[in-house]
Amino acid sequence: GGAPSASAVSAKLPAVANPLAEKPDEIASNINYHAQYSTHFTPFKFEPEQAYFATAESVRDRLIRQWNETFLHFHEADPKQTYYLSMEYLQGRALTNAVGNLNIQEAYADALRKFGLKLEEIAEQEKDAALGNGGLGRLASCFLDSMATLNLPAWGYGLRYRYGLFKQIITKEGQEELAEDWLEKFSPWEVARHDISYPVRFFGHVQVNPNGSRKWVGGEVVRALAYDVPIPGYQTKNTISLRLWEAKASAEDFNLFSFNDGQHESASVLHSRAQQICAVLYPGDATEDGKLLRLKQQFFLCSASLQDIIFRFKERRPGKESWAWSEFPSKVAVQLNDTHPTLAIPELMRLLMDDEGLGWDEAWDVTTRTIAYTNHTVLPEALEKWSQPVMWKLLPRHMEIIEEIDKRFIAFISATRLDLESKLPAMRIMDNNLQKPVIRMANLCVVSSHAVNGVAQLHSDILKSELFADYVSIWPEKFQNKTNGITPRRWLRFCSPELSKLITKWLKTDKWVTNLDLLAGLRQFADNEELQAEWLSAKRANKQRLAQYILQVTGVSIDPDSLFDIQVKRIHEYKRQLLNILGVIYRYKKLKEMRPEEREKTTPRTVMIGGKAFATYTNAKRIVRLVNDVGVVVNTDPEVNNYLKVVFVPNYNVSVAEVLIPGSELSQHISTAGMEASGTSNMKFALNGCLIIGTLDGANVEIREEIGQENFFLFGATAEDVPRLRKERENGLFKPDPRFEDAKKFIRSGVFGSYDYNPLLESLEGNSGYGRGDYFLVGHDFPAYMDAQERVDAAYRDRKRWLKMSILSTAGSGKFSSDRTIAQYAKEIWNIEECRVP
Ligand code: 4GP
Repeated sequence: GGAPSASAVSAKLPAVANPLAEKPDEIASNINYHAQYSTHFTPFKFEPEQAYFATAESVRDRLIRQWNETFLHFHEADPKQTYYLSMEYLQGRALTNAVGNLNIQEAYADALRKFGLKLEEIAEQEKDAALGNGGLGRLASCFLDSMATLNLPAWGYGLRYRYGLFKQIITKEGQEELAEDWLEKFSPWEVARHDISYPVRFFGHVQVNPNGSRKWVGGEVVRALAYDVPIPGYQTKNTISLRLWEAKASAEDFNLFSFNDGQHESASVLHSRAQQICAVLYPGDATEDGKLLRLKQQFFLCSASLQDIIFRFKERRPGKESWAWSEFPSKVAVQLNDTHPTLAIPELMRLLMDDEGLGWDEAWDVTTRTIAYTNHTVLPEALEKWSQPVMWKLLPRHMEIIEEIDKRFIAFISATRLDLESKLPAMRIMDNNLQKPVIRMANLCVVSSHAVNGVAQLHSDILKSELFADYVSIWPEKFQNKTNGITPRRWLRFCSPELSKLITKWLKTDKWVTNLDLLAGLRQFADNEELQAEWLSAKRANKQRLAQYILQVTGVSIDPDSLFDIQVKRIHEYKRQLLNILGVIYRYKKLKEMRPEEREKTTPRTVMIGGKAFATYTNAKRIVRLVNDVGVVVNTDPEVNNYLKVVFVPNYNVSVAEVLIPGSELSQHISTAGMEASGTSNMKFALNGCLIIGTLDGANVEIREEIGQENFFLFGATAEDVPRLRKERENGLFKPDPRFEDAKKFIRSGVFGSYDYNPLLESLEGNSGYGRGDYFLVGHDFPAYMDAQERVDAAYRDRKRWLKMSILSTAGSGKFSSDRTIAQYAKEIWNIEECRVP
């Protein structure tokens, strides 16, 4: 007996490819067609993995049609177009998103059922495309979704890393990193454009021509080959592109003669050097070679993308004698996602002057009107500075151009702003200090862009009053705020179908998916018992799914009746996972001291912490280990483990977030005020009816405003307080709360194993120095944090009140749609308009 195997069924269905198929039968034939003719596997195998690839390919056929139409339409309409340059994209999986955006989810689910397969299970086969680190990369991916959905003529450019962000394994020793092989089999979502490639030069020298013009020659030339990934909009034909560049050496670079002569390595040295460029995301930069490789990556992205942009600009006006380069900024907007693609500035100048023959002033005018820059962090270590000697070696012509920009900036200040002359050394692009002469990439961006923006109101204010204050006095109109957003498709509609259905039912429309402000309509029902009951059961289903996932990946069984408390993000001291785990440790200690009847009265909690630590960031890795060590002890302590569980969720990524966030009830966004530029997971959690415990930092400030302060568990120092508190600390004026001391003492007593946590704990002690003397103010905020946690426990015990707060969180999340953010960029920075495919 039993069901027939998927392979047996597949052999019986016709195999016909019709990309327009609507009916489940026809779709099943499409899938079968790909299983048989897009041969990646042995024939007649149709296990879930093969089914995934065949399904994805059949969806891709449909995307390709829309994609081609979109290109043709853009080509003919020739609108102004935005190009988003980013070293990172955290795309995650594409299948569920694609069938959801195309509104063919049901048809595909039905089709797969004919093979005895479930769409959700097939979708699980897909590997995450994790071509990024964290917030900045995921933001870029949310932006692409919104650009497509808003029918904007906009496009992403990035690199096709062979290995994306590492895979995190958790052992007794903490985090281990493995290469994440997202292209191990192949990606059904990318299309190589063998006709689109550009030469990218490195090293060499500048040749001065008799007429005085300059040209960069010699060195090594690598080709950039385009791979396009389709980005479908939600229920629109518009399908845009994420173009990822891959580095390729050419056949001439392969020395056949020496290879045949037995010199196998040296014959292919240029090939392997080219392959290194896109081998990994953020290669280690501790060595000089490592730094050089990172700089190569950045330039590779900038040069290939700009050559492509210029090619398209020319292609769209063939034979037109009348166009001028001054028109370029009315056709092209380039957005730099942080300083990583800053080299786009000198590269555009070079292409315009040395290849197209423009003079400096004209090229500068075109460049500055084209380029805009987004800052994503004020952390000093993240503000890029490139060594001048390395730059002279790798990019000699660009260095000449950067020097000239710097020189002209100095002249401009001297001519117009004598009052700023004393500030000039810090404002300049070149830092010529003798020990370590560098280029300050953020300064280059500010001087050369027509718009500079931060990513939440508080962050933009800090940029204006601190980091870029002196420039603000020169160009006040340049500085803007664009509060981040998230796509409601991936982060609610698709990751929580249960809650989405409910919302649509109560709002009597599903228009909220593209007009998220409509969620405010839920406010009037926040007290409604019927809605509350349905809300509870939807959240409950999501919690159960999450509990199952945790069991599967960690072996820890968690209780869906406990409060699900989550903190997931990159591990960093400023994000203060340490504050969280110290709070947990204190809670554990108290629970141990209680009598059983007292414990009965507490609010049971499951604390989940997840995130990756940069491989060389020692304290971050210690934090991962501590969370894990605490979990091992707490979860196996029979006195306590009905009231507290602690889980380190391994390998946090986009797909894991899609399971965690819908099942969350409380999430922690507890950075030292002034340090988290925005945060975007805070928006995803709030959208999913999860309450926030947090500081007045980044977008928390605006979330709290939108959902109401009574629905937000606020604590801690404000950004304004922080400098004073650090000073006080340096002067020995800090008096730690006894609870804080108890928690640290408890760790030192060895309860959580024999690992030496002293170096980690010492970072919270002493009086001074960056990273010492509790720079991140964990000790200062600890008592306020514990008090806020008590308010959380009390609120959770009142189910009606909690549900109301949860509904109000979702209802107040309308502002945080990336559709709103992108509409603002389009209007206020890019000056582009909708270009909808008819
Ligand atoms: C991040 C910021 O840390 C985060 O607050 C913000 O939400 C996100 O960018 C998107 O704007 N920065 C990075 C980075 O990821 O690498 O600097």
